[in-house]
Amino acid sequence: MLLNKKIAIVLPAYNAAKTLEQTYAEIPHDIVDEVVLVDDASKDGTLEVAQKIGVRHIISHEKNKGYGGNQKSCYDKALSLQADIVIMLHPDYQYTPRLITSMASIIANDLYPVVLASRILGKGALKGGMPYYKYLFNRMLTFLQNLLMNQKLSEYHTGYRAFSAEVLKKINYKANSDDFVFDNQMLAQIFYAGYDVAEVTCPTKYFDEASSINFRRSVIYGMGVLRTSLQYRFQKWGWTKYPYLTPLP
Ligand SMILES: Nc1nc2c(ncn2[C@@H]2O[C@H](COP(=O)(O)OP(=O)(O)O)[C@@H](O)[C@H]2O)c(=O)[nH]1
Ligand SMILES: [Mg+2]
Repeated sequence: MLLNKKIAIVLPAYNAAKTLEQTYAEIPHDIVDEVVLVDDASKDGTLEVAQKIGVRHIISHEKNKGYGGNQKSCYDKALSLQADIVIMLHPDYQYTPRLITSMASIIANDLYPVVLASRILGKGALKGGMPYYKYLFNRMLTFLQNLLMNQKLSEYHTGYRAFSAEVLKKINYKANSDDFVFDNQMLAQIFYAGYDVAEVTCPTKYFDEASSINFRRSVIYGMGVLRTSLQYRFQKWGWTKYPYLTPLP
């Protein structure tokens, strides 16, 4: 709890057996009330590690649904646990769990309903070993997205995000893709619903276990990101209507 708000950490896991324990150990359990891990049919014993270290809520997908499909299960579960603040943390130990308290406090103090941990604010990304082509893609996509969505984020592609329960209930995340573009659709939905987004600087680590998305997957993701931003712009202009972008009543 922080200021009487219940805090849930959700870990969308896929082949995270080697890094899960360390990630879990560094979660600030003094303020975190619930930890949810969704295993997306990993092949490396992620589920066994989760059971061994005692993660309280474990959900196991029978078949691999993808990164977006995994997050849908994460947020459904966190909301069913009546969490007030939900923070997604990758169990690949790419992002430091020690930023959780800071991110949660921005929401708990009612300053912003969404907080992103940015690898681009400051100089964390390249120093942390982000491959140069990913950095370049990130910067170019971010530039275009800021123009199309009339925002000023330093990046839209971080996997470390905190949401108030109100936001998660307002956006139709269940209508999103089950693939990586899910993350981007969520931000488009958040901006479309009129919420403001805060960013905090986050150090990043790139190592083999922390990064499996290859060049081809990155290109597919990039196209999806552009499509999402264009859909946002067209719907803002009233040209088209994409049901997923429209906030829930
Ligand atoms: N649920 C699910 N998650 C995946 C899949 N492939 C990758 N991930 C997760 O997606 C996240 C981002 O992938 P990652 O390889 O770390 O990408 P990068 O860090 O951006 O290079 C990580 O938490 C992975 O565990 C998948 O098929 N299903
Ligand atoms: Mg990673």
